[in-house]
Amino acid sequence: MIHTRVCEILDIRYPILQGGMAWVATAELAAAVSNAGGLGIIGAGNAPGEVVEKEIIKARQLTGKPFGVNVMLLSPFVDQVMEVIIKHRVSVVTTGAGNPGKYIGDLKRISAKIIPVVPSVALAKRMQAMGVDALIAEGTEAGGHIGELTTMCLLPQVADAVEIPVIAAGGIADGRGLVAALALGAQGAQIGTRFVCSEECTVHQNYKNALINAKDRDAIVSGRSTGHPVRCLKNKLTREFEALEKAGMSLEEMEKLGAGKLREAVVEGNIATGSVMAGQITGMIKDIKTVDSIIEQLLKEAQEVLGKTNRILGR
Ligand code: TUI
Repeated sequence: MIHTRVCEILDIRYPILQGGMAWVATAELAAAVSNAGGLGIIGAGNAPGEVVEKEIIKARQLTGKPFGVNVMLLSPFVDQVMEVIIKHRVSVVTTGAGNPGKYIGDLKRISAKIIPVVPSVALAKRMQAMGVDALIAEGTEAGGHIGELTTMCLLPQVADAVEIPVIAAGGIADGRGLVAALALGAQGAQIGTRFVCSEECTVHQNYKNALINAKDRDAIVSGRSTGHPVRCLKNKLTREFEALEKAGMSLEEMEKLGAGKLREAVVEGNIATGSVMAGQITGMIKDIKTVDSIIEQLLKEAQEVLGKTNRILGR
């Protein structure tokens, strides 16, 4: 059985976190992951406080296990979302797309575990000094808003630089990925794209099918020049972005074009003109299964990989 400090800190059975994906990580998905022994996470994304509050209440009805909320720090509603998290005493808060420093004091007062995503060693050290409980080192293989470094390079450097537990993210969808993450110094893995292709995930069927049909090089990056690169499946929208980026479109104009596009893909199933955020590992995902069976198979594979490694080593 794979059991780490992350299991202890978060009071979960397996060191598997579900990515707090905007629009995608609803109460239904989060509760399913928590019920299966991992940590489910509601993605607040750009939603107002009242919407996040409803999801928290729904998740509490669907599971008695701990779950988290991911706060997307670029959202205009961050303060409202934090207020709701504090009101409902959410036990785990992950953050993305920025520095959560100014919220740490308030979150500590409700004894929430704080786990920021860090794309660099410098931010990892700063976050440890501010008293966070663990870190998520997310490589550029991930879907959505991404950093520069790969999981393979970021993770061991972050793990060497801090004492608090590090959770790997970006490019992990099976047992091999989990074992690789542990080998590189992680004490757990955060998984996003694989859980999108689960029965409990509420995204439009077209979105799931797009991920299943995607090949290894289909999850590409748009908007590098804007300073907010985003990884999505190649489609009409990404081609439009590419043309406009080449033409020197401003950040404001790019943001205007991108507004509402994730919802369009996730809710309406418009995968040609919507933003189909997905990680590079999407090429490996070929089926839709229950969250339970995804986790069960992942752990079985991880045990097999560890057994194989031991045989190679003659143990
Ligand atoms: O946040 C994510 N992934 C996301 S957020 C999102 S919603 C969105 N939609 C449209 C445009 C932008 C966002 C979709 N996917 N992952 C975690 C993550 N955090 N990746 C990178 C970072 C990050 C970047 C810079 C974390 C901290 C950071 O700090 C900069 C600083 O202030 O030092």
